[in-house]
Amino acid sequence: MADIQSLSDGRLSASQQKAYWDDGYLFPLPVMPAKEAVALRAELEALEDTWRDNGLPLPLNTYKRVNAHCVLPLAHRIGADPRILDVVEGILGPDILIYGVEFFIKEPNTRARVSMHQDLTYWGLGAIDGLVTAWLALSPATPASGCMDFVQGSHKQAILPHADTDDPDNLLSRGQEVQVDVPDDQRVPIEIHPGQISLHHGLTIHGSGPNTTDDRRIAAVIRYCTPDVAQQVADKDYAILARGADRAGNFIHFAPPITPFTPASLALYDEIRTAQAKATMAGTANNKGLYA
Ligand SMILES: O=C(O)CCC(=O)C(=O)O
Repeated sequence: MADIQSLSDGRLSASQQKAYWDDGYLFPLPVMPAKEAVALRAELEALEDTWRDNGLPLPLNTYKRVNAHCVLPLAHRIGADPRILDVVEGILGPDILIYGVEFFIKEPNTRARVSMHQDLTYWGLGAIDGLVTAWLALSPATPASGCMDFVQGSHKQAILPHADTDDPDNLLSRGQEVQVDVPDDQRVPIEIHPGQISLHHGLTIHGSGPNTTDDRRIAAVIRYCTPDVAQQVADKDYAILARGADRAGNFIHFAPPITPFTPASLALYDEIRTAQAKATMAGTANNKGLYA
């Protein structure tokens, strides 16, 4: 297990920033007490209980899995947490947008996995440095529970060819898999525990295996970008300003939700989903439906 990275006044040191840019990731970074992350998990699970069979237009899983910050105040609250933003500022600088928040969940003793991929492949944002993912553990993420594996230094490559797969156990929207061989000894297991985050660059090759434990593996995954990032494939794209200012105007800003699943936020969710599908589903023959 990697040593916990200590933060100075909640912020990254110059050597931690260098490690991120050298390796394409950094972990484990403590951003909140474990008991607070456990409480966030309880809040999420209460929402699941309330909304699982509550007549939402799309399956609850879809809303949790992508753009949860549009419909769930909890997701936005986590994305806007100043302790996470203080860390992210060390990578992206003072102006930070929330591009997405996702709850990535693997149920106990299931085969769900994530094929090795680079996040930026189908997001239409180009091969950029200005996007970082903060992956907050709400339950233990270990090799046994299906923690992520990263390939060190892989973010220094371009966007590599990916192929769609139709593996029903693959949690990615189109089952995309990078078309390079990643030997086991190049996979760095990113073990982190509740209250800790890992950071990864949008081009870092990563994936994760099945959860073989009796507990759920739950993460809140936040995609942050700088305002100069721009959508290049879809006609428009959306973000929430989390810190600083947006002087570039490349994204449509929207207000975070105040209560879960209001009619207005559900309509906005559909608008964003439809717009982003032009990039995320470009050229796919996959008929699972976006984010299914
Ligand atoms: O949570 C996982 O296992 C994979 C998450 C992932 O691919 C990501 O955060 O980019």
